[in-house]
Amino acid sequence: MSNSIWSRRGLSALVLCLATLPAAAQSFRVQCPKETKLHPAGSSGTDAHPGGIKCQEIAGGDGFATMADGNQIYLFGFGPLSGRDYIDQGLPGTQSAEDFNKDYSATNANGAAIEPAAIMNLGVLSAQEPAPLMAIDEDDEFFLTLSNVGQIMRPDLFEQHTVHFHGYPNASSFFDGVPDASAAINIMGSFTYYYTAPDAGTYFWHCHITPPEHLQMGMVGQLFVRPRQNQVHVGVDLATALYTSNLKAPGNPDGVTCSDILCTGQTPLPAAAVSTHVSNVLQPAGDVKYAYNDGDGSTKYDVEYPIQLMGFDPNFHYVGMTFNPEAFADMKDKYFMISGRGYPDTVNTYVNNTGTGKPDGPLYTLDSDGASRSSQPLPSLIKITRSAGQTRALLRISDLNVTEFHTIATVGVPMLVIADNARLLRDMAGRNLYYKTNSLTLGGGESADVILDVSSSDYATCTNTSPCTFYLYTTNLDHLSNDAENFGGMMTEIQVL
Ligand SMILES: [Cu+2]
Repeated sequence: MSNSIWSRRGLSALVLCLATLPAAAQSFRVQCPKETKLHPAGSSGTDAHPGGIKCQEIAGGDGFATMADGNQIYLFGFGPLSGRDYIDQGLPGTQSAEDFNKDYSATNANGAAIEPAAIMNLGVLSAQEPAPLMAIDEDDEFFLTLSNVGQIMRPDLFEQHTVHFHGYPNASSFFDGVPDASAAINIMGSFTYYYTAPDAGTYFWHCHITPPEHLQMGMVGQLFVRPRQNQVHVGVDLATALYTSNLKAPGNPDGVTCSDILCTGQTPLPAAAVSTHVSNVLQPAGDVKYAYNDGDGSTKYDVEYPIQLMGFDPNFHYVGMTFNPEAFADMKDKYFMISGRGYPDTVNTYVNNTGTGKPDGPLYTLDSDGASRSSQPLPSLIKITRSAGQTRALLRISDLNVTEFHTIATVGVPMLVIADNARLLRDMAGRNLYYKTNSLTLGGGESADVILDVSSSDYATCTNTSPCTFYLYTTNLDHLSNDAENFGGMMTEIQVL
């Protein structure tokens, strides 16, 4: 009896709260603190407080993309409101708090759009495929602001959007973006998601409003968490560094004890390898990078590529633009893509229709307002440049298709699979369970990390003057197409230079 009284009181309190909601006007608000208790030094970490504060801002709205057969397709999607130059270079748009807080301007395209006018001017029709790439490091705090700029092609819709980090160990369901259990963002509203980075790996994210619709329409992107191991000092033993956990202080002078789940009671440690880092600065150019906290150096890579397997159903996108009911059960993809592009756009790194694109630049699309915008920023041409000392390429593969499984295969160079769904393949005794294969099948919502290693003598004939070209392609042969075109789709080149 007392229970029901309390629940009735709770209910009336809830009704009161809801009644006040319309009075609280929606507004854009961007948050990126210069310092926090966890990171008193702000964007740069210290030995006592490793990691830093990272920020990124995105718009939720609509836009257009160009398919490999030349057709333009309507998107519900996300576009970059910060780090725009990085995004256009195919890089993550994530920045330090310091860089983010230098406002967007004509001379600083990487700054964040803080003012409502800038958010609307940059955000409307800014949808990209894939959604803006994000990358943080373990020990970081990440502040991600989503501003909903509305859908100019569908003024009848009042679509909310969210950000859901799929398969990510999130501290709070409030920041998980599942609207049933959290907040959803209205038009003209902003929301700043807050994340820590508990486990390195290849993750992805999407909007969680009517998922089959908003995912099919394009609200999907990738997210990388880079391992603590990247910060190991020169000449420090990786296994010992992981065990003592304080990677920024060789020999553990601060006396910090192991707080990392990877070293809890781990005896024996994995076979040790000595780091060849040249600096303790986080990921400087040319530095050694690892995909995971492996302790033995086995996930080292020289160059990384996001490989997002996906597809579009042009009929669904057409009715999505033209006020018609969408036939969910009839959804059937006809365009098959790697990171938003079908072959040959996957290997074309100079495509643009404005004449202003940069080398290795994005694919541009002429939008309904007559403006040409960067729509597909990620070239999927895999280059391993041996003259620059590169031998190992990390492919961060995720399947974000709504309707199909995909099998991808390589010819010539095998794939070394090192991780599945953001987890290193290793047994409880510390043995690596990596395997070589030339074909990998993923369903929607799965990811895998693969290393292409061309260091062996098998590739000795591939030189800068006589490069070798291999292929990454799907063996679902009907996916090697761009709608009515019979050659294209999910395929790209691996160039060993
Ligand atoms: Cu959405």
